[in-house]
Amino acid sequence: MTSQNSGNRKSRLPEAPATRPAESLKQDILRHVLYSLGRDTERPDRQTVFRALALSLRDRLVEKWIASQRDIYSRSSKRVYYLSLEFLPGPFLRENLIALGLENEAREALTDMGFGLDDVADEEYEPGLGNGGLGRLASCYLDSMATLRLPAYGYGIHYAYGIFYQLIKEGRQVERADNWLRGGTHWEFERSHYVHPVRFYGQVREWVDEQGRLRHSLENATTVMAMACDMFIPGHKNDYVLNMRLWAAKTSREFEFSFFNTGDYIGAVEEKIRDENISMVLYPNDEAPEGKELRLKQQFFLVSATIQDIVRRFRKKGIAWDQLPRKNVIHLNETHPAVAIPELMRILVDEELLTWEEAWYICVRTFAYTNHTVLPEALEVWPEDLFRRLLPRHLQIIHEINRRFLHDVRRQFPNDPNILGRVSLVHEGESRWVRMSHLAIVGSFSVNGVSAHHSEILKESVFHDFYKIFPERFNNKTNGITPRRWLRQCNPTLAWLITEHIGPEWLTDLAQLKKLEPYVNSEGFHRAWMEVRLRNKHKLAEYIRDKNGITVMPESLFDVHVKRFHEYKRQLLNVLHVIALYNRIRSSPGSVTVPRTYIFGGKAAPGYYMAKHIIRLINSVAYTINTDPRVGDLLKVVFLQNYCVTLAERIIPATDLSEQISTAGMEASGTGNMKFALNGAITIGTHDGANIEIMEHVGNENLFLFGLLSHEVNEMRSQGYNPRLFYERDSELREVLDMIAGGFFSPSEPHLFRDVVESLLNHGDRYMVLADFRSYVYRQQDAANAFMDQAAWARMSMLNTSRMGFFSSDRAVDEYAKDIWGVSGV
Ligand code: NBG
Repeated sequence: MTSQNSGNRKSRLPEAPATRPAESLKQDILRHVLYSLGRDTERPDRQTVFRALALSLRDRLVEKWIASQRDIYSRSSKRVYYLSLEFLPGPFLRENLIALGLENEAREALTDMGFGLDDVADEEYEPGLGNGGLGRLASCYLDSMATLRLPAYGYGIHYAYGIFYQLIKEGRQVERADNWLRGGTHWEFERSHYVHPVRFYGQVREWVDEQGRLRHSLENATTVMAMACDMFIPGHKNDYVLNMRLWAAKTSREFEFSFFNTGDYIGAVEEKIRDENISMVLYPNDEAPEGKELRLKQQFFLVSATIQDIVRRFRKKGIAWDQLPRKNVIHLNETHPAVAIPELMRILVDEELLTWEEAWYICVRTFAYTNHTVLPEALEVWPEDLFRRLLPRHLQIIHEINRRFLHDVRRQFPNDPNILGRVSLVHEGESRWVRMSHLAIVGSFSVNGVSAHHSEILKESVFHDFYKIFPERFNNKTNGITPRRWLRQCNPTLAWLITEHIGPEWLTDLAQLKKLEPYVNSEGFHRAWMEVRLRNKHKLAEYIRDKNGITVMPESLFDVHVKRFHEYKRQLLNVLHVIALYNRIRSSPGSVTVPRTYIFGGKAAPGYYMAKHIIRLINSVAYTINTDPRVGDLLKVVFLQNYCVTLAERIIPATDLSEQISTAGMEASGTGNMKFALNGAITIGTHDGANIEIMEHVGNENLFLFGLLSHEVNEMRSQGYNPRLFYERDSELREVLDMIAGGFFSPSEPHLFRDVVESLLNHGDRYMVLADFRSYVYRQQDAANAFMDQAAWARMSMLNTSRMGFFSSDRAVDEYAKDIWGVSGV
């Protein structure tokens, strides 16, 4: 029935020609300049042209999206719903042009109008709706879901302000609001008539209905409306387009009117502002939830609106509820959307009147959960009181889930009474907390980590009890990155060189890069490879000169550490080594022979004192070194402000050495590590996260691993780690730390960085910086020696790229589709 319907409807769609030549694209751009943007077509400015081009692409995307939706409907395919509080898509223009196969046409059309594609693309301001790896992973996965033609939907929040804009002022991080919407919303459709009510607060009323059933409903709730904003994610040249639906909060009409009716005009406006605050801003905390009420509201806001969407689509099918898991899977990206579990239970039990057992059977077959962190401070918990106030019915449901779960556990482990306290969904101590990861595990059929190493740690330590209870739920899905953005788009000349040699199939089958290996011994290929890399470095050097006023040598070793600032990522270890090199240059000129350019970038959470302080230390060290005439070109240190996807695209193709130096056992996976290696950078890294798998693929001889293994970290800690011993034994390290503590880099405030050194020497050095210092210095020396032999370096670089096929997000998403979701392409 559906297929016939869709067949009829299809004929009413305006026919889109298979390919639109440059001329028709140009006409569309001009039409949008005039009719959508209201500007004179004679002399539009660059921003106007960018927006008109975006709108012209949106036209093409929406046609393909509608066709793709019809395919999904007509096949009645099982759907994947990917719920994430964060998406970090980066700029869309180039990605969409590449996916639609319109890059050359756009270039031609723009040239005709007197513009360059690169300049026009630079007009785009990216939506920073994520903090870092987790949000960017979600966007890579949507790209792959579209390329694999999966019946999938991304769901998130349309924050009015994304991650803050970072300025560096006098060496310090300063945060500015990120008004990404100021240029308009040329990529999305705002569905102002498509809204769902979301209800918070209030009281639970219990009553008995005519059939004698105990019923629950929420009284005196506050209602906020969720409005859908849709953005389109095209697959690579496959005419398939997915939807990323982001919810924006809107006030509910009734509320406004009730205020207006009592004559309280300002009150009405204040209510409106309060309601719409829900989607106002992304919380800028990476791996350490802030625990604010507004954040829990955001989580429920996303969940409630999304589940209503899912249920609405399911109801249209007119099939029984027990078929829900056969037709849908809901994927929880971290625990942030885990309140979806009690929300689905509430709908099934309170509204659809299923029994608890029936509803639970459905829930546990519908949800799947990915864990992205083992840092104890990042495991999400909520005060029970807050939960009760904001989501009273959900808390009751969580208690009931817990009661039944603990009952089963007691039966399974009669001799281990302590296990109950350890696995309970509610932590009971002086204060009571809801543990979101426990809720997510108990309510899902699949729990996965994001690298082989991380997934083992989940089973062996963090969630060991749960692994004993539900061994079949635990699995690994090593992260991946999309080669479309992270090679083809960000490094077009290298991509072109590759395609010239092995054809374009690698774009959708990254394992094809293996075919480059025979060229590794060809001199011509070597030369071309290194020329491309050098050209990329020249471009970055120009950018650094423009932005920071620092001249760096493109021929120097570009040693890059870009990612969020967090103590476990150990930017501090890196800067200690920079200072050690500086000292060597000062004390014995000639001992350092390989000139280096250190490039740092990354944001610190605004309330994370030590991370911000380390940014300041790096900038102070940079200033001292860059202005010391004894150093000359041997060493330069650059901090590039406002690290984001756009900036990553500039930096990664120009990197020689990629710093992935987290304390072993702390980085769940990393995805930056993959982007660098794919572009031919060599990794210096610890035995952590996906570094280990990168090593297995590219070969131990093609990267520089160092430092303690995670079990050694644990052993050292349990035996009583004494960082002072390392300080006392290692004179080079001692000199570095004494300089920092003594104000060498902060002469006007000599005590400024003393606390950094204190955290290492007197407060336990939680991240084992001193324990790993010496092996890091040795490996850095190996890297410098290797760089001196440019031919050998080129070989390593090519082998890195050619062996990175496994780390495609297409591979990762395909594994999710087969092993967890049970879906295939339409
Ligand atoms: C991050 C991890 C990274 C990992 C990304 C994506 C969180 C909570 N976790 O190691 O720290 O690569 O998730 O999986 O942001």
